[in-house]
Amino acid sequence: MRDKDKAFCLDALRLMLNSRYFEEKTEELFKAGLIHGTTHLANGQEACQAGLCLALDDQDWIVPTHRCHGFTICKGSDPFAMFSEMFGSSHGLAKGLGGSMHMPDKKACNLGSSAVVGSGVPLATGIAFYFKRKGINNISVAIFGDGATSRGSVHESMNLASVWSLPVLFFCENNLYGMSASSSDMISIERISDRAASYSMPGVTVDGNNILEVYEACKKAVDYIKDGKGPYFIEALTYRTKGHSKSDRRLYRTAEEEAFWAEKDPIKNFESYLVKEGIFTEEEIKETEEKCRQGIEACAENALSKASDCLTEEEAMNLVYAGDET
Ligand SMILES: Cc1ncc(C[n+]2csc(CCOP(=O)(O)OP(=O)(O)O)c2C)c(N)n1
Repeated sequence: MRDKDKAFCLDALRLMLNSRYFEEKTEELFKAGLIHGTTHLANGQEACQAGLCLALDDQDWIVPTHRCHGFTICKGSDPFAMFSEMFGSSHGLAKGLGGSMHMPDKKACNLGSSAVVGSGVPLATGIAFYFKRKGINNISVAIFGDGATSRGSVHESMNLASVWSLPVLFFCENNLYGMSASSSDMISIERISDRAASYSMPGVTVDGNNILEVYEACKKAVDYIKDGKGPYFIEALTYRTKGHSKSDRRLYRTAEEEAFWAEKDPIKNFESYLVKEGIFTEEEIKETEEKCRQGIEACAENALSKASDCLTEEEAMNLVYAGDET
């Protein structure tokens, strides 16, 4: 049972903490006017990000959404390069040309995302098609929100993946809202995972705030897909504790609802579990938190100190029209 394995739990905790501290630092930098544009924070959704990525092999690919920071960290990207991307510097994952929503990283097998909701799902399906044609035993993961499930691209991809038995995991992070629209108002069924049956694939709903539950479900799905049995659908129920983007004042939800979900904080609950089970002491938890916070701070400071290292217009244009070897 891996949940009793201390090294695994330490990895899981570190990933979630790095992800949370990255978002907190990003918010601080935006508020200080040091980053421009917009951003979509995923505070509260860390168990989804870490649980999924821990179940993948390095060579499995992910295609995240506009709310991509946590998945990008958990798949192995360097937070320095991520902060640099938001500062627009040439040290960024997209050399500063993309910003918060565009953080592709070939080395980490992360295709990156786009602002177009649901657009990553056909891309992930395409990667799976490539794996199948080449006989490569890796999978791709299409990550998307509850809102995206109302888009045709998601249904078309699920249908094709099923017809062609492609090695793709459809991972739906149901954080209960698409911008200000509650998923219960926009989706005609209670469990989005029930949609999987229409495309002849297994579909499960898990507690997306419980890292161990997300990990176990993803591991099972990954094993199933790698056994050549075709696609799989996971719906992870979670909650974004911040607004949709930085200008959102969250007027569409109640203080009671937010308080209910604050109690279900994935990091605090995992930490309590680790102490209760005797896997970690309180001191070890504090130490881990401190190390992670300092690591993220150092990456942000380093990126800020190099923020003016920008591409020239000519370099940027050459990259825009470069071949795929860049
Ligand atoms: C095709 C398209 N339609 C609408 C939008 C505007 N938009 C941006 S994010 C968003 C909500 C997406 O909700 P969900 O898929 O649940 O992801 P979440 O933001 O909750 O992570 C919408 C409607 C868009 N970017 N692209």
